[in-house]
Amino acid sequence: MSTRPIAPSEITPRALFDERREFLRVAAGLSLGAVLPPAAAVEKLAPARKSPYSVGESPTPFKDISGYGNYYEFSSDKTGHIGPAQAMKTRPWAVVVEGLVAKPKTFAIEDILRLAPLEERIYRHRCVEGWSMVVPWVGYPLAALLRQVEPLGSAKYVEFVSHADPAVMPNIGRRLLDWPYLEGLRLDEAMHPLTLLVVGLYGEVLPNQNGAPLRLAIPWKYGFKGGKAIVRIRFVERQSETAWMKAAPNEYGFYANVNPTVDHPRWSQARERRIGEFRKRETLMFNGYADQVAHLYAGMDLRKFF
Ligand SMILES: Nc1nc2c(c(=O)[nH]1)N[C@H]1C(S)=C(S)[C@@H](COP(=O)(O)O)O[C@H]1N2
Ligand SMILES: [Mo]
Repeated sequence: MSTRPIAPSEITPRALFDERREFLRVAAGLSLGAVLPPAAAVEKLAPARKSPYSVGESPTPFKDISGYGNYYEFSSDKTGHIGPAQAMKTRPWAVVVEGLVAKPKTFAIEDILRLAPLEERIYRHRCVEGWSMVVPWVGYPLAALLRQVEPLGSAKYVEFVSHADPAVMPNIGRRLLDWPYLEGLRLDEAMHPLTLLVVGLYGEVLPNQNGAPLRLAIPWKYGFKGGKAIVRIRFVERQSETAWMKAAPNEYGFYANVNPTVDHPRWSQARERRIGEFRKRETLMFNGYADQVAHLYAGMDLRKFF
């Protein structure tokens, strides 16, 4: 066999590949009785119920939420990740939940989707860069998943590891960030009822560019705390050094609570541009969720623990 590089014209487009696979499956079934598994399809989400945790603001249009964002594994451009992200397969998918727990377990995505009733949660979403959106996520509290594995008393923090596949993610292997993308929360933050395990957007399966098949939304924190395409959740004793802390420790802290009074070293955080609006708005303390989360940080110096 020769090892010459494959010309682009020789790469089978996905649709053709699936067609050929279906043909092979049918042919095999008819003649030899052999079984090829059907191409794994992504099923529709169960209906989501409304949530009292939703904000009363109008959601940002779907085309803006799915058409603008950050996904550094694919691109460092706000729209450059969208095309390449479509090549990522989200089935089969499993999430390992391990570390300081009594019952470590690997969950298939199908089980995760059925673990708790789905809710629509309309949340404010504030990127550390100064843009914001209002997003109708679909999911359920992360706590419902975390409780399944029975965290030990020694578990104080939770780490979230994103998928890293150099075959589909052009920036894995480039030293943009330390891969895989790693984020973390203190245990009480991870168990907080606002912390959402997200599987959908606008009632439908999450688009790949927004973190399919599952990502987190922690609405009182800057957007980078919500890792996309999570494959591993680990209970640990100590605060993790997250991907952004490693990249620029003076710019991105572990807590990353939205705070208009603590500026990023290179820009103010006092105001934000809501996607679709012209005039900037004031950024709210804890992104407007202070009543629900301020107690988590009572007595802490939020300049030091930024
Ligand atoms: N794995 C991974 N997760 C990630 C990122 C990323 O680059 N890789 N970007 C973060 C940042 S900076 C933001 S603002 C949000 C953007 O989410 P959205 O594209 O759904 O708006 O995802 C966060 N999660
Ligand atoms: Mo961000």
